[in-house]
Amino acid sequence: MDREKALEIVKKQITEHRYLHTIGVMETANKLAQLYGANEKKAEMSAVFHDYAKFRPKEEMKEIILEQGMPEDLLQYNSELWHAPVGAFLVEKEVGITDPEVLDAIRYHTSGRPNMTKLEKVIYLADYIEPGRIFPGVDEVRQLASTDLDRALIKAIQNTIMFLLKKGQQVYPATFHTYNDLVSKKGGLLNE
Ligand code: DGI
Ligand code: FE
Ligand code: FE
Repeated sequence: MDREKALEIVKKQITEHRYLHTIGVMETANKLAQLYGANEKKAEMSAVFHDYAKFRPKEEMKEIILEQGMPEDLLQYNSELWHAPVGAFLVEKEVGITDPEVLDAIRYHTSGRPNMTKLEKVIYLADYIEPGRIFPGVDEVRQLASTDLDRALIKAIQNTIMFLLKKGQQVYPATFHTYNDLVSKKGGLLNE
């Protein structure tokens, strides 16, 4: 599927604001894929569809999680997490994307997971640093992203966990597991 067709499909699923975010993620993912040697076409497709399910009713997402045998513990955590695995399912079912690497990049774009592929890292990070994002600390992650994919990812996850803690929200265990996995592989003193 070409980029124009993909964008046309996703535009109907999301708000104008979210569509602009999607364009930003697509452009950023293209750059990161080129820089770090991930598949550029797959990065583009994953980026375009990553938030496909963002505006589905909670009840529909809940039903899909239960019926499709997705991790049920998701339902005990922030519903913001649901659109990622549900998106992977719907993009396959409704759009006909079958590439498992693209579907996994969509599935894990919010929580991450241990042993993330390069494509998954590119999409997670592109989602975090696309030009429309303005949250505190994003510039530091942008800087890191130009030289070190894993360190950028670790910083992004640190910021996310910190943000959730400050708001007194729960943190989904996979987010911690992703963080621990990346740090253990990097080893040593990451804050220097
Ligand atoms: O869909 P986006 O807004 O583009 O970004 P996203 O898919 O990374 O969603 C992030 C939202 O999910 C953000 O509002 C925080 C919320 N959230 C709740 N619990 C967790 C979480 N995000 C992460 N990464 N990990 C959590 O445990
Ligand atoms: Fe998302
Ligand atoms: Fe997003």
